[in-house]
Amino acid sequence: MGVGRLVNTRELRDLSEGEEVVVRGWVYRWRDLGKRVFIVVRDAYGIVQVVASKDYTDSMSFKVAREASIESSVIVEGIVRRDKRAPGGVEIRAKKINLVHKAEEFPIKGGEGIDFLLDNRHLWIRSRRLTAVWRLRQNLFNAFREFFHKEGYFEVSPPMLTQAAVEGGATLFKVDFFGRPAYLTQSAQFYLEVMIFSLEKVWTLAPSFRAERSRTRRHLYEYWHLEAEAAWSRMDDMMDLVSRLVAYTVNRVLETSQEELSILGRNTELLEPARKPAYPRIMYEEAIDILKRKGVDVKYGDDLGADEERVLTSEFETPFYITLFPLELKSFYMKEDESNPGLALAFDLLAPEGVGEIVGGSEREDDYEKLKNRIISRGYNVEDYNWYLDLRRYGSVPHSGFGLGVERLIMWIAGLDHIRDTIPFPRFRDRIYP
Ligand code: NSS
Repeated sequence: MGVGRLVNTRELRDLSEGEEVVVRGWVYRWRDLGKRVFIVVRDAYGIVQVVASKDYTDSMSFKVAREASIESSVIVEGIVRRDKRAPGGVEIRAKKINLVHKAEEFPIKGGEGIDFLLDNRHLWIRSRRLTAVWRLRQNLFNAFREFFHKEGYFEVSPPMLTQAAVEGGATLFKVDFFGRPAYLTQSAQFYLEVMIFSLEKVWTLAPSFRAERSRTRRHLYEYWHLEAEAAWSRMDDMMDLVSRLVAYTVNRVLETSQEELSILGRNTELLEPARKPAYPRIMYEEAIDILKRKGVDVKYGDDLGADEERVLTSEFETPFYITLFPLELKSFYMKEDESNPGLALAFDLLAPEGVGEIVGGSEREDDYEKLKNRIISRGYNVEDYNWYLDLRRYGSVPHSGFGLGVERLIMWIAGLDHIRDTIPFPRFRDRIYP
């Protein structure tokens, strides 16, 4: 009799009763009932129950089955049995079990505290819940790539080591670059702005670094930043693009990741309204009015923090925009609205359910003198920005762009209440765990 076909636990679900298969993975659960041993094996896609019995498992393998420990690696040869009670609707009757490595006692048993789990992040990442997040993350990344390809954007590769601040000096990580200072990038924006003069519409997905002083459940020191920039694009065009992107992503995740969302206990009903890219837009001034009406102690000119954002999100069932902020609240490169002097052509997109800001974007100042004056009035060193100013000297064009925090988007879509579980190795406390 030949050896069965090697399949993963996802492929297994479509196989018929009696097929011979080989499955490999790690022991997830294990129960010895004397005559029979039940081993739940997990792989990248899920779990399957393997049954070893004196009746059909060879005697060496049966012995192995009894000795297997949690997280041992195994290769199982056996026969598919369809059984409604088994997870995934199938189980395997083992003929042979090869114990590739017998695991020592696994330190994570359930019920451990967060510090212990973070110290053991390299082991914790195997959990069923976290594995579901990684698969969802993959589906999300695929959706980004599909989307920008359809929209005719070029993917570009900006540097992570940079010379100057994009989003202000306060959150810069300094690096010793052969005796001179350099910084870890906060945003690829300036490099994307350079690239539009070559490719017009560009995007990138790369890490950004922020030495945040605020330690919250939605801040990382290192996060993945999805950014795009387009020549000839005004603020409204860019908001339309962001709406299409977010709606496309939500639709794709709902199509591809039902199982992951269900493992995570996500109520997907709450995502339904976001499938259509028609997200409300309110002005900063209206946001302040709403907050006042709700009894929040704010005044015009205040920055909106996590608490204010949370209150605002309770007003909407879909992501929504806040636009036209006072110039001084926003970054120096944002264009002033000619019909609303003092206001920036800037937008934030906030996700509902308390998540808050997931996207920040704007139309860029494209006039050389105005931009130079902004740099000076903010107290920055013009020398550092000469190359950025050059873009306003040779064929300047109206242009806009945005940045989306991937982990924040995952928090919302997956319904996670802390950002640390959206990324395998979170950088979020003042020490580096594995
Ligand atoms: O600072 S942003 O609001 N905007 C920029 O960096 C622009 N230069 C992007 C651009 O126009 N190309 O950051 C953009 C998004 C923000 O909305 C968050 O979703 C996310 O980046 N972000 C973060 N996510 C996780 N952790 C931290 N610390 C963080 N900071 C920003």
